[in-house]
Amino acid sequence: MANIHDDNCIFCKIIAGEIPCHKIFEDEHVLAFLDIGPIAKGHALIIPKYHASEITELPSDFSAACGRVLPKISTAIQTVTECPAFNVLQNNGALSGQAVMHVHFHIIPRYTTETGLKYNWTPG
Ligand code: D5M
Repeated sequence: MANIHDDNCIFCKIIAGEIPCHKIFEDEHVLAFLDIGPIAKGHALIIPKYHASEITELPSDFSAACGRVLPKISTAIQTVTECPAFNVLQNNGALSGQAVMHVHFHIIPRYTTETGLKYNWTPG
């Protein structure tokens, strides 16, 4: 089983308070904060407070906790940004585009206007 904390992981350092973040939600199992390189206004990340590289390695209580807070945090982001739509994106493995090897869920607001994505990614 993976370690709950990895000293070399940037997201573990954020959880530990060693690196600052713009926090938007925290509970016992989960932390959410704004992405440092947003591809749209309000782009946020939800991470488990458990170091696992990929979702397949995440204990069920932490994956359940991520799922439990996803609707609540997405709703809050929609309320604040007034985005009409959003993507939830979760990369696993370098080939998928994963750069930070600690499980995270992107919440990416989508807009129809000039505030829209510069990067025209669409799922599927
Ligand atoms: O996405 C990893 C994401 O993590 C990427 O959108 C940037 C973000 N990131 C990296 N470092 C930080 C810090 N320090 N604060 C906030 N956000 C950060 P991936 O799915 O792995 O490609």
